[in-house]
Amino acid sequence: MSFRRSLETLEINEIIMSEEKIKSLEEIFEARIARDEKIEPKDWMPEKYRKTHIRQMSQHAHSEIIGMLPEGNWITRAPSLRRKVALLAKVQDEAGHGLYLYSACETLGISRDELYDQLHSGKAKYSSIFNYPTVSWADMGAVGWLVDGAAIINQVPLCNTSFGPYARAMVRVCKEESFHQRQGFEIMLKLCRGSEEQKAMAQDALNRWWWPSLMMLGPVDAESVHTEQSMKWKLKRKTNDELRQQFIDQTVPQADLLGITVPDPDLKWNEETGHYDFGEINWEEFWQVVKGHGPCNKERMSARVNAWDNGKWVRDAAMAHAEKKELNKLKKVV
Ligand code: BYC
Repeated sequence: MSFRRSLETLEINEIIMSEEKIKSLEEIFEARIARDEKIEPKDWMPEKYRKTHIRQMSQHAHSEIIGMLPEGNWITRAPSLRRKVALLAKVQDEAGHGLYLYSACETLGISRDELYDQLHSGKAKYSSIFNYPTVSWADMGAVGWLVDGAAIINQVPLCNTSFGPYARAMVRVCKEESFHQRQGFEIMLKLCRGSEEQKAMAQDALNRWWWPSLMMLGPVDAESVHTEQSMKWKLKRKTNDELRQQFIDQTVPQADLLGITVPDPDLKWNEETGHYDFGEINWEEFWQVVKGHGPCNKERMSARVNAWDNGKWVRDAAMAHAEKKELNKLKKVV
C-alpha cells in the first residue's frame, strides 16, 4: 500500500516537473520572440506554433503551385516572344517559390507526400484568388499588377516573420515577386496606351480582378480566427485589414496613372485618415470560393491531381534509378 502511494507521488511529481519544464521552455520561447530572435527548426517550440506554421506555410506553398495554372494557360498565347519569355520565367519562379516553401515546411516534421496529400484530398486550403478564370491577355497584366502586388504587400512583412526558414524563403520570393508585379504593370501600361479596344480589355480585367484581389488578403480582422495569435508569435507582422488598406492606398494611384477606373463607386481619398475609404467587400462570395464553390475550384484541383497521377511513372522511374545506383555502389564496396 505504502509502495503504491509512493509510486503515485512519484508520478504526480513527474507530471508537475514536466509541466514546470514546459512552462519554463514556454517562457524562454516567448522571451526569444519578444527579442525578435529567429526560431529555428530544432529549437523547442509550442506545438500550436509548429502546427500553425505548417498550416500557413503549406497553404502558401499550395497557392504558389496552383497559382501557376491560370497563367500557364496563357504561355502559348503570349502576343510576342518577349512577353512569352517573361511569363514563362514568372511561372517557373512560382514553382520555385512552392518548392522553397514545401522545404521550409518539411523542417517542421511533416513530409512532402503528406502535404501533397492534404492538397489533393481537398483538406488543405490555397488562395481564393486562383479560383477565378483568366479569360483574356489583359488578365496576365491584371494578375501580375494586382495579385502579385497584393502578394508583395503581404509577403514583405513575412521576411521578418519569427520562423527562420519561412523568413529566409520570403526574402528571395519577394525579390522575384517585384519582377512579377512590374511585368504585369508593364502589360497593363502597354494596353492602356494602345487602341481603344486594348484599353477596354485592361479596364475589363481590372473590373474582374479588383475585388478578388482585396479578398485575397483574408477576412476582416474581426472575422480572422488566426490573426491575434499569429501577431503575438510574430508569424504575421500586419493584420489582414492593415495589408488591405496598404494595398488599396498603393494601387489606386497606379490605376490613375494607367487611366483606368477602380470598380468601386465608394472609393474616395479621406484627408483625415490619410487613406482611401472603400466600399463593401462581398464576403459571401469569398467564403463560397474558399469552400470550393468558386468559378474554377474544380478545374484547378483536377488539373493538379491529374498532373500528380500522370507524373507517377516519372517518380517511380527516378526511384528505381536511385535504388539501382545505390545497389551498384554497394556492390563496388563489397
Ligand atoms: N484564400 O484567420 P485568417 C502568390 C482562410 S501566392 C483561401 O485570417 P490567416 C502568387 C485561412 O486559411 C501567395 N483561404 O487566416 C502565386 C483560415 O482558414 P484555416 C499566397 C483563406 O492565416 C502565383 C480562414 O480563412 N499568399 O503570391 O491568419 C501567381 C480564416 O482566415 C484566405 C500567402 O499564402 C484566402 N485568400 O491569414 C501569382 C501568404 N484568407 O486555415 C501570385 C501567406 C484566409 O483556419 N499567408 N483564408 O482553415 C498569409 O499571410 C495568411 O495565411 C493570410 C490569412 C493573410 C492569407
